[in-house]
Amino acid sequence: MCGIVGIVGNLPVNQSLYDALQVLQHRGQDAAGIMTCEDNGRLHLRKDNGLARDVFDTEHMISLKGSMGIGHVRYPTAGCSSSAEAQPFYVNSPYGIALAHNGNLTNAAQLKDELFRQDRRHINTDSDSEILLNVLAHELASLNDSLELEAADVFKAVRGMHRRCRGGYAAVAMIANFGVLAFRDPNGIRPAVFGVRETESGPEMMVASESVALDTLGFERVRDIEPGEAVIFTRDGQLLFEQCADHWQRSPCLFEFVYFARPDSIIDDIFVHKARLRMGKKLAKKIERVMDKQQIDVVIPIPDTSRTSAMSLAANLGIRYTEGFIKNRYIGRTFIMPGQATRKKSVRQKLNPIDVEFKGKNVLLVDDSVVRGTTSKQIVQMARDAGARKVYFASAAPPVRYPNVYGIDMPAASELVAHGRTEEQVREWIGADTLVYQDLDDLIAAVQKKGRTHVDRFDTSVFNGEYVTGDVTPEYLEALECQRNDDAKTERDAATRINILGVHNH
Ligand code: PIN
Repeated sequence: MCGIVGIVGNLPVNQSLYDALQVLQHRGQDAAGIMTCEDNGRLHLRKDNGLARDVFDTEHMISLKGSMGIGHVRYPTAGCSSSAEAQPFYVNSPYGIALAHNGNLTNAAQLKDELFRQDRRHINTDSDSEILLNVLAHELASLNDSLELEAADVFKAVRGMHRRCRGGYAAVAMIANFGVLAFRDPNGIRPAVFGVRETESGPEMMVASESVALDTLGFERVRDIEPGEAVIFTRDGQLLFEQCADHWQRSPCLFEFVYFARPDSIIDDIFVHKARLRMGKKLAKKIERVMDKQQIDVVIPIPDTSRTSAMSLAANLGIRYTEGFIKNRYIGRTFIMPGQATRKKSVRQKLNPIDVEFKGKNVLLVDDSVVRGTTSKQIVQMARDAGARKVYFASAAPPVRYPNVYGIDMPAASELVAHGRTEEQVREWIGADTLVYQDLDDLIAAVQKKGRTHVDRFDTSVFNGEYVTGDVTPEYLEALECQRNDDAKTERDAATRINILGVHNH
């Protein structure tokens, strides 16, 4: 998972890009990068591993000259977190193109091979974003050899790119002396939204993964980029868009609404906060169906994401809601000293219970999802240690049983607690007295605004194994299992085993 941003302005955009990356930081804390372009076409790049606030110092900011630019924050990817794979990526031909990407190409290995055999392009990293950039560059280069780049050519290149690429991808690209291009894959799996801001020196345009970045920078949200669509902000202030996919169907990732997106964002016209409130309401109904709600004394969220749904769940059940876990906001890195084994931070260092809220009570803990189940297990135990009589557990999402192949770096299938386990077995594993999962239909209904939505389909693959791109084979999933499982990560000899994937996702 990653965050992307692109701005075409009238004044230097370095500060605005930096501010946007900070607002998108929840989408990726592993690496950050900004590339800007001056009016004379000179490009400037700064990228490295770390949080945005650590990657950019004053000198870097001064060097990022220009009134258009793009930025990226990277989510820790399976195994590989090299700074060489921080984004944006750049190719000098044709025209000078930089690209930042959120998602994962499911045919990356094949594309990498094709790029070399047919297009004589060398890919120097294990990142599928470099592949996406090179496909785009090749498509653009093969159109014509005109020195003057036209928007129509760029749209044609995106069309050609959609024909070759499979998977989930939302991306921003900057073409020197031309402008910023943004596009979404034909299923619109990953989000992208654009807006405008009026300034004394004229209008400025911005695209970002989430609308919260537009809000905080004073841009007015215009709309989401349509699946398959490309939007161009030209250097001279034009806003152009075109549908570039032969076939498209809006199928945004359901997990964005469950966990990844900020609650104050609007994705595909759906307000994430409201979707989470509706998740709580649906979950309350399920709880009323499957257990005696009189048994519950208090509803306690597991911070942060689940607060919204837990609050509405409690209100709908008519049961008191209280904060029972305090999260350390300043939890930092784990330093690996020479001679010391890697020490995993325990949940206890991140969350501390307020004992009085647990002592002698039957508590209903609410989380947004149960993925590995390891934190859930420790939290249930923490609630018991704090004196809870009964510990019930509710998940605002259904069991997560299948890997994500569209850019969310979830654990390997075998490491998902619900993979191959019944709900009762998961309950036993995490040690709760009762476990209530949201039903998938209810989750979909909660995210879809009844009657007003234009989203008829979501990517629900992590819950039901149905992948919207239709190209995810058992062999692909098997290779992913090898790449993602913990042993593979520690050994890191997985290079030979990830051939079918070709790359790491972003
Ligand atoms: C954490 C949100 N949320 C908590 C992410 C834990 C699964 N986990 C998914 C629950 S926060 S586990 O709100 O962003 O802090 O099942 O893998 O143990």
